[in-house]
Amino acid sequence: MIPAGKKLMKLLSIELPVIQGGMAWISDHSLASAVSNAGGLGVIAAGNLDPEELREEIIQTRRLTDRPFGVNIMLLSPRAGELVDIACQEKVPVVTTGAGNPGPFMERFRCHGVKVLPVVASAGMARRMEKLGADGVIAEGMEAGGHIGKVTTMTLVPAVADAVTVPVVAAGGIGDGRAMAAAFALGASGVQIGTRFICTFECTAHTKYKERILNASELDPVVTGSSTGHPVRSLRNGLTRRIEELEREGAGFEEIEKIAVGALRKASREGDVNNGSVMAGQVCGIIKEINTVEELIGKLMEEAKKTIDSLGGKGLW
Ligand code: TUI
Repeated sequence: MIPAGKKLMKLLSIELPVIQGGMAWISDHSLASAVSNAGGLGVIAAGNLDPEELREEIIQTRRLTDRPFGVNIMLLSPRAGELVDIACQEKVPVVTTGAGNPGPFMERFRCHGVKVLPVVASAGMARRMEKLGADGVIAEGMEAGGHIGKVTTMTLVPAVADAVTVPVVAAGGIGDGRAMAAAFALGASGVQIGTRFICTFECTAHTKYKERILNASELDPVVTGSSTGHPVRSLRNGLTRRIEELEREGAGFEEIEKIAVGALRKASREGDVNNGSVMAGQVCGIIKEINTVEELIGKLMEEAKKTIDSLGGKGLW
């Protein structure tokens, strides 16, 4: 039998079963190339970019690594179709999608030889994606930062693993080797890690954003926007309090959107972590230091192996 992790590594031609989450305004060529150079799959987030800016990020990434990398397309973006075209023209090896159904783009990806791993928030969606030709699926639990679904990683990953035959990548709440080992126990072939990669030297997010994550407990990320149908997890601050107040007053999507637009840039690029959106997952409770990407991935793999070995099946009960 092929070991679980090898299925994903073979599919993506990578050395380690680790994918970096595509985080808008955060995952640029610097972080993506570092992750790919360390043996994982680095991912450029297209979420905040114009099509030509995305092309430039792809070119920059290729200057810094000769290994496979990916582009994340956030499907709520009004320019998603144009961004898909750039990813196809540039023949990026892998696309991950989020926050929607990539069905309308699947044929375009297939024609250009782009492998697709959609984020799914239910087993039903995973099944639909497999039928549409997805090469793998990312089962992202609601512990994650940013835009989230309704199901936890602990319950979503096994449900998705039972539903499809393509490799399943676990995401949401994974920040160390223990969680990585747990993801394999749940039936995953690999992990996608977002928040933990923000606390690396190669990540170009503002230092204040990284410091907020380092100082946060697992209780600090809160969910706002549920009333609008677009729940987002970010660290409790002036912005989340203002949104909560608006939601209590019954404000609609447009009104909330007005103060949310630009908020992620404000926090991640300008360092305004009180009025900006500091999107981060619940895993920030265990993040205590900034590392190089290579150091972090080395620690993750070593700890995952140690955890799996120590669970070896003897003497636990
Ligand atoms: O997409 C994400 N995380 C994100 S996107 C983002 S940018 C943003 N900014 C402001 C407001 C909203 C977004 C920040 N973080 N993760 C992937 C993800 N996809 N999580 C959940 C889903 C998802 C949920 C439901 C995917 C598909 C789905 O159903 C789709 C359908 O139409 O059936």
